[in-house]
Amino acid sequence: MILVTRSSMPEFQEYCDEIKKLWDSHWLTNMGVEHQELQKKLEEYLNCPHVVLYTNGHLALENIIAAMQFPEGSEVITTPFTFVSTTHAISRNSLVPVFCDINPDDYTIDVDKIEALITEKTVAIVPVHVYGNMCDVERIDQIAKSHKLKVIYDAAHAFAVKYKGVSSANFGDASMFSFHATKVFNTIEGGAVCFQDDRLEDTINDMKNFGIRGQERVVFIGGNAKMSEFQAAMGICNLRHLNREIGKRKCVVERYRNNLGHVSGIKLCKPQKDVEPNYAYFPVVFDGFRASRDKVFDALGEQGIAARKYFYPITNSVEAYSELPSAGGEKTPVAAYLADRVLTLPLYADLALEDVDRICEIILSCRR
Ligand code: T4K
Repeated sequence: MILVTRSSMPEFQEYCDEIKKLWDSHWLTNMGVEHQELQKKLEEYLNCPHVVLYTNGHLALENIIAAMQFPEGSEVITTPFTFVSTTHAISRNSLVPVFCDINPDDYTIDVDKIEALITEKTVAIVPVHVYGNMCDVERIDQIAKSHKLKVIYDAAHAFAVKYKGVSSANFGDASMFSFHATKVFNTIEGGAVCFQDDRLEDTINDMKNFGIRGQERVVFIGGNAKMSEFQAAMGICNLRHLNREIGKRKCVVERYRNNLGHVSGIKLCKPQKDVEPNYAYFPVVFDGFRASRDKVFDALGEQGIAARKYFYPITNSVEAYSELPSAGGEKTPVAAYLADRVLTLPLYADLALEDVDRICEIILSCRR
């Protein structure tokens, strides 16, 4: 089987060496030495003053939205072409997701359609750097400033991506990364919230650790979303090899581009101007190809290749949101169109180029 991705991992011995000190100290969680070290290293790597580590990306997003203290029932503009986590994080804060369509070039929020969705109830925009493609951060910033809205990026896919030399951690009021096993950089499960504003730091730390400020002091009704020492240790190891891993992913992507870039009916995302990519996903859109996306998906599956339909269904057409006034894929036609046609092909650092060729041959053979 070739799966859509495969977790990056350090050598077994490297991880053992890293966790040896945890065995010796019996200190397994609650912001121990590994947690502190990873946080510091990520603040340096991302050139961001505040990186708060989480046990997963979803809780990081849910908490940073909560930290903004928006009134219940407020509206948040977001896109449906994402993993359900984005929409759930808004809804679970008793806020109302309002779905904006995406642009057909890089599948991020269509900035020309945001303002028409703003009402007196709108408090924020939650755009998604989907597949690691950067949103139009400059236009979003202008719109948010002129309407006094907060911007919280779902940057789950965009770790290590830079725009005009600036890390994706540093746009909007905050950004959330996922460090899930399937991501370019993983801490097994994990995530982080990144922001510039010093005033957010206490709140976001309180939210992930019960509002505890000392053994006899609890100042806030927080939950528990702490990253453990073992997760942080995996992150420290993986960070050492990240640039090499991204370099290998680049080779895989280039091979796919060479094989599929000029095929009629197959549309690939163009490299974005001023963006240093992380090669997180390789989405392919079958539009006018002689076989449908689903036929290609099945043909790959029959040969043991598990591509994925990220992101189908779009979140405004899943059952859980059927009661929402803004639900319905027809209201976001570009997202709906793409969701029916997109396939993300296997991509990970150690994917052999011969396997890439084989995957492409199977795709091309579907035309017959
Ligand atoms: N926002 C966005 C835009 C997101 O995409 C995500 C997560 C989030 C927010 C929330 O972040 P987290 O709370 O997850 O940190 C996967 C991931 O579980 C999820 O993290 C990710 N997005 C989503 C796009 O994909 P599934 O259900 O597709 O995962 P699964 O288990 O089918 O795994 C996919 C493939 O990855 C497997 O076929 C093989 C490989 N794999 C998987 C696991 C679990 C590994 O190589 N190692 C592993 O440990 O959701």
